[in-house]
Amino acid sequence: MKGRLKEFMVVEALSGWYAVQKQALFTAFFERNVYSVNYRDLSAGWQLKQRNAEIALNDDFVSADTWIAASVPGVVQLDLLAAGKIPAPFEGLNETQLQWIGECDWLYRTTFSLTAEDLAHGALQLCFDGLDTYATVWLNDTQILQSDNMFVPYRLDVKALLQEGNNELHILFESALLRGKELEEQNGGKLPLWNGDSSRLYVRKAQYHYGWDWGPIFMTAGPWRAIHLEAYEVRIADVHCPYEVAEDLSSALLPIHVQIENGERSTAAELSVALYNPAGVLVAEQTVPVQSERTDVQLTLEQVELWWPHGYGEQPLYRLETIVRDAQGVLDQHSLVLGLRRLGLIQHALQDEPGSSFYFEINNTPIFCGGANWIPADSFTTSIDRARYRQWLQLAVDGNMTMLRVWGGGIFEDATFYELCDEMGILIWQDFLFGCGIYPAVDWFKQSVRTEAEANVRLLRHHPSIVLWCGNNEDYAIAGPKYDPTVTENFEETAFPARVIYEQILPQVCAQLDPTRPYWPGSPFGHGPNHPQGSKVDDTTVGDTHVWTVWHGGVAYQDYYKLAGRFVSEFGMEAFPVMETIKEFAPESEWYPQSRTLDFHNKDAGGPRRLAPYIVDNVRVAADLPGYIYNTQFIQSEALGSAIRGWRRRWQGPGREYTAGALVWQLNDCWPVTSWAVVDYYLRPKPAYYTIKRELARYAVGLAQHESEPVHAWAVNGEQREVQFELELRTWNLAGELLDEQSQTIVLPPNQASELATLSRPQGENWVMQARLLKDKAIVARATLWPEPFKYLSLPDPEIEIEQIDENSISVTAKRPAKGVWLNAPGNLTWSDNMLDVLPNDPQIIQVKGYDASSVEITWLGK
Ligand code: BMA
Repeated sequence: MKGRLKEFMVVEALSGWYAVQKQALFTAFFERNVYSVNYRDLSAGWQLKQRNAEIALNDDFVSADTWIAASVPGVVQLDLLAAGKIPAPFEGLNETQLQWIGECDWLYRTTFSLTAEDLAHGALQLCFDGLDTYATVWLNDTQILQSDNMFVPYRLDVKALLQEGNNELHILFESALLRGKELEEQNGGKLPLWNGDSSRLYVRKAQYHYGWDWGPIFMTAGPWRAIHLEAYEVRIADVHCPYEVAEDLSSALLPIHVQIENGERSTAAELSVALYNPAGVLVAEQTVPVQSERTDVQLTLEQVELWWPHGYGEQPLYRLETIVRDAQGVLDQHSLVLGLRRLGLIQHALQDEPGSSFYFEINNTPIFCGGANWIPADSFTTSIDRARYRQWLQLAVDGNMTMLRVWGGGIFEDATFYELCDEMGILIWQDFLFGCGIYPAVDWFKQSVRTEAEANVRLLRHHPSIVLWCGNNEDYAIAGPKYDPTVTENFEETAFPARVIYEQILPQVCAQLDPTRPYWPGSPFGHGPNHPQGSKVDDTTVGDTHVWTVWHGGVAYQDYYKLAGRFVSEFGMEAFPVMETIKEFAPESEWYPQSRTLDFHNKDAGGPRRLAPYIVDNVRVAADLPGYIYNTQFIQSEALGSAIRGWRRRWQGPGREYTAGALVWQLNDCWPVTSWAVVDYYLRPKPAYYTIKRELARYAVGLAQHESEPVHAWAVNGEQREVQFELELRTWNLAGELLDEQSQTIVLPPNQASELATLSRPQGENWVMQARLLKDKAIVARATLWPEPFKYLSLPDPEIEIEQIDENSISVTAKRPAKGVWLNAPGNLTWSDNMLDVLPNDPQIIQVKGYDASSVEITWLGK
């Protein structure tokens, strides 16, 4: 701790230029990787207006009319909304009225002032962390930048252009939609894609801005990330630590590469690196003379506190402090947060099944990656702050999700997102930003992609949470027959030119800048003879797969168990959000299942129609909106629950890791909508969220009966040691009479599923089976098996009762078997469990804060 405080004082001394409150600086210092060079945030005083094409650009920039206050970081739509110029974008059908914004050009301007002292620094650089997307920037009337890639941060030397007193910054953002269409025309025309306008393939802008099958079209423009000015003599430009934890996990080697800018000033300087352990104690340090471009140092740790995903261990974080100093004192310092873990992506031969495994290993422990896909949490990402990211990620952790896949049609999330994942122990599968298209591979495009990849790999590579770089989302799948694996070069001459990006450029960038992390060409990817979904890369015996035969293909969700791959990185089922969310965007006159507004807030082509067969096949159709919402949510809950149950069952221990991942499409939404999300835009979980949570819990038990087979019971022990349980199996009739009961003591091997029992299926349809797993007399997992389809069952009133046990818990009981008991209350009640199957003599205890019986609405199947 002492060491930390000392460094903190240094930062403070250097930052006089920027009057930061101690507390703010302290927070920044400990939560982020900060530079101690003089840093001035340039977020203040910005204005924006729509470009008036009738007058010259210069005149437009100085014109007095119609400027509104602009946020930086920000996008045009949010400022127009704040200024009262446009209606709420997510409400009703407003999206259609707001498309003009994306077809206009926009001007931003601000003024900042500098003193002679400021200008005396050796280097002054203007930094743009992200400009969305076609931006031209002028500083004091000199053009300093033309940018065409929102994912590329820029750092420009501007010392010669700055002046004492006022300085002016002007930015023109040109319509990405119109520029993209021009590029499309100039570069060979429309290319195949799913979702959005085809011109998006030529534009390095978040692809979902063009509209997706869950997202509206909002073509944003603006400085979506910070703008700041840095003044320094010598700057630590980059610190990279591709550490290696020894195979026996006892020690670690930390090679450290430090890049220093303005090295000529630092020839007499020395560089110190100091590693602080998670308790803040200095555990290793070294001081060496600064080399001109790159200085290399190496530290060794004889004992390592390992970083683990949550549920497997702690998330200790080390800090690597780098300081450059000369005789006069500290020139710059840099701080990097590190989590030390040993990572592997294991693809080995399997016993009794063809192909190979595809699982992640952390610290030599194989990890079953249950979790979800992550899309940008808003159409306007600048509105997502640290607190909101934390809420989202906490939901993932509380939902027992080990991995999130940051999907390629979105963005490299803000640093905050990855910092929180490091802190909370969430594994991240990170796609590069390409989705569902045949992308061009003309020279300027390739160059832009390389720059973008290099910049973002540098920014993100120190995060222990990130365990994979992946080339794209579904671009191999859309290529279909255009993808010929026997062709291995000159991809630009083929009908699938972007293979040069996924198979050459990106792996090269990763190998060079981040050699300790695996790279995977695409999601899905994997060659083999088995491709039931008709794509050459969706083989179920190797690599990862997306299972969309259910939903897009209309196959029954009960078949999920047959569709397993080695790692299912996408599968999903749509459901309505809760009524409270619908009320946020739809007027009361639209509160019926197929209203224009509700159809509009389902962006999957034919989405509302695709829900219908799943409802018709499984449950009794409801015409009222609450009943319809419940039906869609029930189906989603059943579908996702059965998928994960069946696939985690295939995680069978060493040499039998038949399925090692199940990532639900999708965790979140970017606006209020009926989609595959299991938590809606307002962070309100759908019932499926709780079902998934149970299926991914440390201990889980399963019951299944497929076709003419008997009933099988199995259980998963997610602990890293053998555990003894009591397994109870009961059969009831639907009137609540116990028909059969048995129990046995079982010992489950660690970190795998084990088959436990085979039972015969009761006759007829008047039964339900229940399995319970008890550990030290406490119930730790439950499963039920019902005759299906549910629509044919005659379910008597279960007589559900809820009793408040204490301030934080309730108990839910039923006299007769109840399916899908959903407790819904307005406000932000968080339930430890919900969407329950409740059987007689089996009270279920739920943790809930702020429970108020009068406001809770209870629904169940057949109510
Ligand atoms: C997946 C995703 C998205 C899409 C989803 C649902 O394949 O990669 O492109 O939103 O399917 O169709």
